[in-house]
Amino acid sequence: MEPTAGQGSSSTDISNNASSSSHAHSSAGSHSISAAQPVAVSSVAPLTKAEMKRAKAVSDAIDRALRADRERLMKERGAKLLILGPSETGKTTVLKQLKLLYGRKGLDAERQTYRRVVHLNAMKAIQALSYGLQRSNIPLEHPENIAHLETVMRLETTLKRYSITSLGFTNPAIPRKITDAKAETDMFLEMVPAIKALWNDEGIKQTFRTGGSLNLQDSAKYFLDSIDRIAEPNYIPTDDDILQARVRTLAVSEHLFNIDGVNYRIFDVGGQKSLRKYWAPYFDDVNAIIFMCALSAYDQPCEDDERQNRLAECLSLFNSIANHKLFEMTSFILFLNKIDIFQRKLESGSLLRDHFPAYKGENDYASATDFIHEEFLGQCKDTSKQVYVHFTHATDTKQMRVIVLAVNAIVQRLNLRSSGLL
Ligand SMILES: Nc1nc2c(ncn2[C@@H]2O[C@H](COP(=O)(O)OP(=O)(O)O)[C@@H](O)[C@H]2O)c(=O)[nH]1
Ligand SMILES: [Mg+2]
Repeated sequence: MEPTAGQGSSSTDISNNASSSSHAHSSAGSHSISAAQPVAVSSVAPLTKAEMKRAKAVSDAIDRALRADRERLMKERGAKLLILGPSETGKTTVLKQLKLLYGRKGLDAERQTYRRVVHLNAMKAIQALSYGLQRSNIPLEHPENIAHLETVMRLETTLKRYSITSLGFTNPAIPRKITDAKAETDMFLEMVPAIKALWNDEGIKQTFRTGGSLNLQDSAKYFLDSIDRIAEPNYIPTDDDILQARVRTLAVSEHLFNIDGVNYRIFDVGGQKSLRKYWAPYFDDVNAIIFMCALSAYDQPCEDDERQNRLAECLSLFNSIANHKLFEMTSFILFLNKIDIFQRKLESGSLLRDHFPAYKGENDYASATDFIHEEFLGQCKDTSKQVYVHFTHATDTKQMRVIVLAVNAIVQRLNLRSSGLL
């Protein structure tokens, strides 16, 4: 079972214990780095000035040796970068952007498989809206659309068998069986007339407008608006379709990139609480972490715990990552993502203070982002810890191009500085 969150302590199950390759600073240790054997400090009498000086020299030497080690590893294997954060914050989207910007084949390798994902996303979206309409007792504008509503409901159990999570093996979008793909396409084509009719029905539109609690994916409108195009027999997903499509990531995956001459090993992880226990084995020798937060989640409950606010849970996860022993020397880059949805929500009158009573400012984008930014920085116990913050729109390739270059510059600069070259 996952620990439930919210009572002061961290809501995550990420162990903060140093693993075998962690470094133990010791004031009385040897000059070599004996990472596996932390040296106990027994304090019989207070240290003299000379002893303290010597101890500091030893500690500094250990630091230098560790940094040189990291530098060598980074050169040999490439900079190791983890993309961490809760579910649906945009981690896999950032990875897709990296593939588009720096991969040899862009997103071509997964284009065909994403056809299924797009169809599944559209079907899930209309189902969530249909349930929302029924739950809220909103009448259909055209009563004859009841037949379409029934089609959508009838296909729900079948759709469950093709749940998007079942696509997520090592490559998040490899289909389990080809026959599944055929069955899904048939089901999708059967559902298309219902999707079209319902999406045009004022009752469903009203459900969409009022539907904060529907657990609708952010891309629901994008795919429902594109239903004619995605139902074409020869439909092939565009890059934007793939960026909008949502597949739940289950396994940790590693990807190699060369960004302006620097080699990177980048790891994408599953963000759900139940999957976080699989992160820890990747925590050694990390050069940089991109931690992702969805700003727009400030008014949403957690997927797996209705009582908890998503943004609050994200802050708590950031707390455990930013203060993790193994990340003392890791560069932190914080992506405050989904700025487009965040801005739209604020402008539509949704109040930040309704969900974060500590917020006393105006409900405008600038003040609200300042507040959340400060909340994140306030999680770092080491107040001198530098966290590089970017306000991102991860589905926007143009913006991500600029941001990725900035991140690359930070990782390079910090690495040079830590190796004493700057
Ligand atoms: N509108 C908008 N949608 C986004 C943004 N970033 C990610 N998304 C969408 O959010 C959903 C979840 O993204 P994903 O990368 O799968 O999240 P992950 O669970 O953290 O890997 C996908 O449908 C993305 O298209 C953003 O900045 N703006
Ligand atoms: Mg993901």
